[in-house]
Amino acid sequence: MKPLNSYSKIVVLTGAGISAESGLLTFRDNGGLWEGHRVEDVATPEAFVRSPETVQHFYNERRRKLIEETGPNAAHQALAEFEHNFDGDFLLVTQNVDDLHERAGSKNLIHMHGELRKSRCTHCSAVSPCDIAIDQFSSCAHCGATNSLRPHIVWFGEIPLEMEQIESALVECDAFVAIGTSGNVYPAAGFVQAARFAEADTLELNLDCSTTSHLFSHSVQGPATKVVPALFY
Ligand code: BJW
Repeated sequence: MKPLNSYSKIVVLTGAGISAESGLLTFRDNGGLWEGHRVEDVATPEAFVRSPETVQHFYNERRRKLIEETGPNAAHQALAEFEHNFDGDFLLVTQNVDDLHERAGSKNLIHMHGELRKSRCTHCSAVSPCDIAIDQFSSCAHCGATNSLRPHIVWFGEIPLEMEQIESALVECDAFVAIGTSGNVYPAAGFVQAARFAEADTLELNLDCSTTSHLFSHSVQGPATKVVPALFY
């Protein structure tokens, strides 16, 4: 693969693996359990209807930990610095709901699965900044409704955000790089095929092989804090 700064339109997809060395758990590396929960038990609209307290508590705790205990690592920083110095088009699409890419300085960034530090009103759909715990007494800053706020997160069965912009970038890119994602969750797992269709070079950076490793033209294995700065400079 050519040096990344010799391409003109790069799309990077990140997953939980890029934030692992910042101390955030990945989803599928712990015997399928994620902070003691099955993903399906907390990340579906059905789970929220069945047990809103469990789901709110789960996201409240993750939000608190993100704000109080976590910061960007060398991989987040390398991507931000690369984007800053890059002459071509650079789009960073993250499946992560943490804000470590923006804290590192990334600019052209899409959170396709939502953002932990935002809430969404189920009454008026307003999305608002949220750095505190949400419960049934919380009220929407926009319409004033109470017991209407949910985490601004894309759960299974819901439509990921900004798909049109992502698809447009994928059909035009000449390099696609996936970092720290297991390739289990669609539509993100299909981005490599869209990039190949556009005849882009495709590169996977991961600690281990993923479900979609065989679809990439190049792959490098190792921890994100080592392999990302080595390739994005
Ligand atoms: C390291 C490392 C280190 C570790 N360094 N690497 C049947 C077939 C196909 C699809 C479907 C199907 N049935 C249902 C679907 C669709 C469904 C889906 O994909 N289900 C699968 C389970 C099969 N998808 C959806 O429902 C999505 N919506 C949708 O499809 O709408 C239709 C539509 C699409 C497009 C246009 C129009 C309509 C929504 C998916 C929502 C996902 N939500 C979650 C939770 C919310 C976020 C949160 O609470 O945080 O998002 S699930 C969870 O998985 C989370 C993640 O973003 C996502 C991906 O996980 P990720 O990032 O890959 O993490 P892991 O843990 O799986 O992998 C970590 C990797 O890092 C590993 O590979 C490690 O090796 C590596 N690693 N340390 C480098 N230091």
